[in-house]
Order: sequence, then C-alpha cells, then structure tokens
Amino acid sequence: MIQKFDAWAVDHRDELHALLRKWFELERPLLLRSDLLEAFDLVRDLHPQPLVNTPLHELIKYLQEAICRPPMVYLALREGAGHWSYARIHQQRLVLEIISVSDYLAFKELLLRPDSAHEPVLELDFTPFNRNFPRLKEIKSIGQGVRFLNRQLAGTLFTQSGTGTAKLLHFLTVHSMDGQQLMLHGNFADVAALRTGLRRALDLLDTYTEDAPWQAIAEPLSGLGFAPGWGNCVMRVSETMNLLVDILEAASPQILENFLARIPMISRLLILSPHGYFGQDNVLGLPDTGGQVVYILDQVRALEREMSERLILQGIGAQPKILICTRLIPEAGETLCNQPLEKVHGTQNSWIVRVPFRKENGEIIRHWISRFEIWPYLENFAQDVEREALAQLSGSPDLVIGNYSDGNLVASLISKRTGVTQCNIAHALEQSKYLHSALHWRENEAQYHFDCQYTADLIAMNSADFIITSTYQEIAGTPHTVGQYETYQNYTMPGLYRVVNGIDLFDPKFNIVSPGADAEVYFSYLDREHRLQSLLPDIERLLYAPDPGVPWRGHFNDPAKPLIFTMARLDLVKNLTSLAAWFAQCPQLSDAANLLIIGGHIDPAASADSEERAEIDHMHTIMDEYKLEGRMRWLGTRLEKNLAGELYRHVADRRGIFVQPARFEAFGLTIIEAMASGLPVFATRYGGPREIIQHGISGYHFDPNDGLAAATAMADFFARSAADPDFWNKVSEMALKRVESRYTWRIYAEQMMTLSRIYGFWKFVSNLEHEETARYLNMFYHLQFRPMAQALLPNQ
Ligand code: UDP
Ligand code: LCN
Repeated sequence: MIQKFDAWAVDHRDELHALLRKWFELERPLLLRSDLLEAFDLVRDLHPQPLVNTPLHELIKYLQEAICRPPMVYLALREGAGHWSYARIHQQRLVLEIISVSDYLAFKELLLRPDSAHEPVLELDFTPFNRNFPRLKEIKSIGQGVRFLNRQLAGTLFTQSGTGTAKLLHFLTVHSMDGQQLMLHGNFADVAALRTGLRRALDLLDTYTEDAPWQAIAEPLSGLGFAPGWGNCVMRVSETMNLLVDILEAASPQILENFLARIPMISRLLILSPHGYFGQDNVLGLPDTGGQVVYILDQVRALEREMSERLILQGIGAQPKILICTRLIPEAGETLCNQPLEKVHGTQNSWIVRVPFRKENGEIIRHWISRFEIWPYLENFAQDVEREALAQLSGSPDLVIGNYSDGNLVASLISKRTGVTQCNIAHALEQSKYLHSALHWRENEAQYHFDCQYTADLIAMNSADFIITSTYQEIAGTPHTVGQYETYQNYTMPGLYRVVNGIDLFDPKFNIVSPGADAEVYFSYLDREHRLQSLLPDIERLLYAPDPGVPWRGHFNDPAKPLIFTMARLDLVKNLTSLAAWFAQCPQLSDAANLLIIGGHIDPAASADSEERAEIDHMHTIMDEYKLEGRMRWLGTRLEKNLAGELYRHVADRRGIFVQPARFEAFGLTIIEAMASGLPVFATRYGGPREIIQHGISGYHFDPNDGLAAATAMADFFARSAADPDFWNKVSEMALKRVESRYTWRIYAEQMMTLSRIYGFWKFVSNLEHEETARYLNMFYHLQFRPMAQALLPNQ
C-alpha cells in the first residue's frame, strides 16, 4: 500500500498538499478518524482531479489517528484488527516515511510534554515473550482461542510418537477432585496396559444392561483399575471409554475435546469482584454497581447448574461450591454489604463472601470507595481473600475468575501464589470509555488514577490463562473501530511509560462467551401466562400517579402516548442527560412519545459520587430549560429485578422502545433484557450493542455524537409503527429471536466449562506456563504498580 502510495504521490503533490493543509487548518493536534475522513471528503469535492480509488484514498481508509505538529503529520494506520503501522509526512517534502510505533508514541508524548524529546522512557513490550507460542493468524478467528489451542496442541502432542498418550495416561492417573481419586487407580504401567484394561472393561460392561447404574459396576471396574468419573450408568461409562479407545488409536482434536468434556475437573470456583456494593438487594444503580453484579449472580446460578448436571452424569457425588469474594463495607446503608456471608438465591452451595479492605496497620475501611480509588487496598485484600477461600473450600479452587480491572489484578495475585488457572472478565475497559484517558492521565489524576488502573490491566491481561469477552468487538473492534482490548496494544502515558506491544489480539487466550439475560425475569411481553400481574399497580403508580412514591420529577400530560424508556446508572458515559436533550430538541419525537428515565437520584445531596451529582444537576437544567415537566418522568430509584422485567414488558405492551444512549457501552445488559422482553431497541453504535443488534433488523444503532439524527430515527420509527403496526411487531420478533439464539446463560455455562476443562488439561500436560512473562510482570508490579498505588493512600 505504502509503495503504491509513494509512486502516486510523486505526480500528485498538489492533492496531498491540499489535504495536509486541511488537516492543519483544523488547528487540533490530535485528529480522529472521523476528522481525517471529513477533511478528505472536502478536498475530494473541491479538487479537479478525481481522488476516489486512488492510492491516497486507499490509505485514508486505514487511517485511525493523526498527530499534526507543523510541519509534520504522524499517522497511525490500521489495516485490520491488531495490524497497525505508522508513518510520517512532511508538509513540504510530501514523502511518506514508515516509522516505528515507538517513534509514533514519542511524537504523541510531545503534545503533552513538548520538552521531553530527549528524555529516556520506560518502554513495555511483550513481543519477545510470546515468540514460541502458537497464535491465531486470521482476524476472523480472533476470540476462538481455546478451540485453536486444542487443535494445535493435539496435533503436536499426538504426532510425537507415544508422548501424547503417555501424558494422557499420567493425567488420568493423578486426576482427583476434593481428595477423591477419579478415572484411573494407577494400576496401568503404560499405554499398552491401559488399552488392555479398557478392552476388558468394555467386555465386562457388555454383560450389563445399558441403564445399570454406576454403583452396580463400580466394584468390578475398580478391580480392573478404574475409578469413578466415567459416567453414571453403563451406557455413559462405555461411551466415555470408547472415546478414550479412539484417542489411543488415532487422536483427533474433536474426539479429545469430547473426551475432556466428560472428565469431572471443575467443582470449586473462586470469583472476584472487589469494588462495588456486591449484593442481591438494593444495590443496583448505586455508583459502581451495575451490570457486573447482575452478570456474576446469573453466571453463578448457571455455572452451578451446569457443574452439578455434569458431575451427576459422570456419576460423581461431589457438590460444586462457588465463592464470590467482594469487599465488606461496614457502612453499607440499606444493603447487606456489611455481612460477611450471604447465600446466593436459587443456588445450592454458592456464597457471597465479604472481606473488608484494611490498611497496613489493620484498620478497616468503613465506607464505600469509588472504583477509581481502591488500588492501595488490593494487595492485602488478595491475601485475606486467599486465606478465606482456602478455608471455605477446604483447599484450592479449580479456577479463579477475576472481574473488572481490580478483580483481575486480585485474581492474578492469587493465581500466581496458588498456581490455579486464571480467567479474566473485563466488563468494561476504561480506555474505550474515556477517550484519550491514557494520554491525558496526569490531568485526570485527581479524579480517576488511570495510571494505576491501566497498569493493573496490563498486568492482569498478561497474567491470565484465558480471557473471556462478551463480544468479538470487545477484543478486536470492527473493520474501522478499535477493539477494547486492542486499545492496550500500544499507548502512552507521557511521563510514566510507553507501551509498544501490551497485548496480542491473536493470542489463543481470548475467547468469546456472551452472557445472557435471566430468562425467568426477562421474557416476552406476549408470554401472558408468566407475567407478574400483581406488579401492574406498582407500575401504574410509578409511571402515571401524581406521586409515584419514589423520588421523582415530571409527569405525562398525555399518558396514551408510547414510551421511550431508558434505565441505567447516572454516570457521564451512560449519557442519559443527552437523551433528554435530544428528545426535547426534536418536536417530532416529543410529539410522538413520552420519555421515561430511571436512574440516579433526584436530589444531588443524596449521591456520594461526584460524577453522579454533576449528572443529576445537568438533568435538572435540561428539564428546566426545555420545560419537559409534562412530557418526561424521571424516577430517582433502583428497580428490583422483577419490577424491571415487568416494566420492559409494559413498555412493549404500549408499543414503546428502549434506548441506550451511552457514549460507549462495553456490552450492555439492559439491551438484551429489553430485547428478550420483545422491545425494539435503539442503542449506541459504540461498543457491544453494535454486535448485539443487527441494525435495521433486530433493532437500531445510532451515533450518540449526532443526537438530532438519533432522535429523528426514533421519530421515524414511531411514525412508521403508527402507520403499520406490523412494522413494530417485526422488529420486536427479530429482537426476541436474536437473544434466544445468542445470549442465554445455558449456552454461556456450557462454553465456559468447556474452556475451563480444555485449558486446565493443556496447562497440565504441556508447558503453557509463561514463566518469563510472569517474571517481567512481577517486576513491573513491584516497581511500577505498587508505589503508584501506595501513593494514593490518604495522608502520604
Ligand atoms: N438495573 C436494575 N435496576 C436499576 C438499574 C439497573 O435492575 O434500577 C440493572 C439492569 O437491569 C442491568 C444492570 O442493572 O441488568 C445494568 O447493566 P448494564 O450492562 O446495562 O450496565 P452497567 O451498569 O454494567 O454499566
Ligand atoms: C459493565 C458494563 O459497562 C456493561 O457494558 C456490561 O454489560 C456489564 O459490565 C456486564 O458485563
């Protein structure tokens, strides 16, 4: 591409010059893709020579960012996910020169620190550590890591004569759970002996009926060297044994996967979610407590069910146990977050375990602390949690799952000490939510401490054995937008350090496993039988009574109109205030529908969070300015789950829509909840919603930077639905179908358990330990993260 461009540029200096001039005229040193394309379009329209389909046009398509400091422009080009290159061009010379990522970032640093050109900088680069590890090649395969790993490793393991089967024999011989020996007793000296044993066992099984239970065959099989774990009845035991016979005969990755799927490996989980108010009642909507809590509680129920069913099928009596470890907050208001132990509703043996944050001197932190401020407490927390978990589980967990930057860091610390497999879940990576937050970290230091957070992220994502994400775009973005993990590939925090390769998107550790919406609560508005009629009076009161009984502002002059509904935490990124403004500024929309907003508080004094207080004030200003009193109702409350479920359905009964207007949304559980209820959804095009919704089919995306277009699209939707009721029905039907086929907790739990088993197996039989990386991270943790985190402690 660059060569073609160079050849073209020799004869087209004028066009190139005109374009650079346009960029400089914008008088902004940092230009985004949209700015760069817009300028190109202007030049194209004015210029006598056609520019479409020229090498310049090709190049422009890949531009992601540019830094303009006359006379130089530095360009970042993204040919596809994870494929970046960098170049610079001089305004007079007009020759494109390829440069390194380091040079690009160094130039970017000058924007903030113009005098730092010759300062030495700490550069982080994980490239050398990963050279000998298998990695994916195709962009479209990103996120299917464990399947790839299984294929790759099965290939090498079983082609090296004998080693694969011998390792498998060793694995099955030492495999135990909760102290109980499983699969093989250890009587088989080699693979040939195992083969003979399997033949004898299968002959023996032939003499029983297929449905004879494990208990009937346990003794004779034990005599042949077989321990429990093969199945709960003769049929299943012989199927499992036949899979092993096939592997010993000629292994294929698929047979190996099917066999591993049957080995009981996971029964004790440790899940970490330190920062928020983590509870089951009265917590949603509080600052820092949102989807992550919903996700984990639903996840735990699904995983427990899946683990139990699998253990029963394999004839194992053990009961799975899951611990969710979070912080204990002594001053926890109306919540139960001051209780050390709480059983998870709807489970047999899953618990929320709360451990307080403490200072070095043992003093316990009593109040809630924003997620941006908790970094100094995590190291002690990790130690305390580890002790507590080992005691409660009577041993190590089989898997540690981290959540969000803080939980993933704690998972890394625990997993490093115990050797337990580590899985990360991001929920939200703040680099995508707060634009240029790494570059401007110093200006935002007082409020956000992104230096600590992004350092913790780098450590955790490189320590994890595997990472699950809710969408593909979370890892790799789209052809033209950068993925959330991709933002960690290279970035700079001027004055701190520069990252030239922070994470590899093609690493097989990445796996897409999407969450679901709780089907007991979020189901179609048409499913009349299951609907909770008893909640209707509450909904009538909340929406239409002069006093809804919770803090509120506004009412509906014309309650017959359909509703535009939104519900979220009231933080800046969720952007609810903008939705109110778009609604007010678009008369077609505010004529067609009423606006219902649920989030935050009405009284700013009721909030402990500065960002939330600012949003509350802003919402009042908009309501005053546009006189929204009779067209909008704002409820400053947190809805209990069942009530929220029935409310989505009520909005659907009235042929309304759900809107998610965030500036950026990592995934967006409310979107799948609304869709599962049969509501047409309009959602931001930045982040997960773009992948959840197929635009124009199962809902709509919009650009939150263009509120007028978004409001007009909603108004058109209402107009078309009024003219043709089938139009609304079609979108509603497709939304329901989309969720059913992709976003359910049953699919999630199956996939998650498959990953854990396959990964656990490979970790055992092959050398997947990234020892050198671990050492590098250890140094980075101690020399970089720790001092920064300690510096946040008050009075230091
Ligand atoms: N939620 C709720 N009641 C409220 C506010 C929010 O039940 O008053 C739930 C909502 O249904 C969803 C979650 O909180 O399950 C928010 O998750 P989402 O992924 O949309 O956003 P997050 O808060 O995680 O950024
Ligand atoms: C955090 C977010 O910001 C949401 O986008 C997700 O849906 C939620 O966590 C659950 O993963």
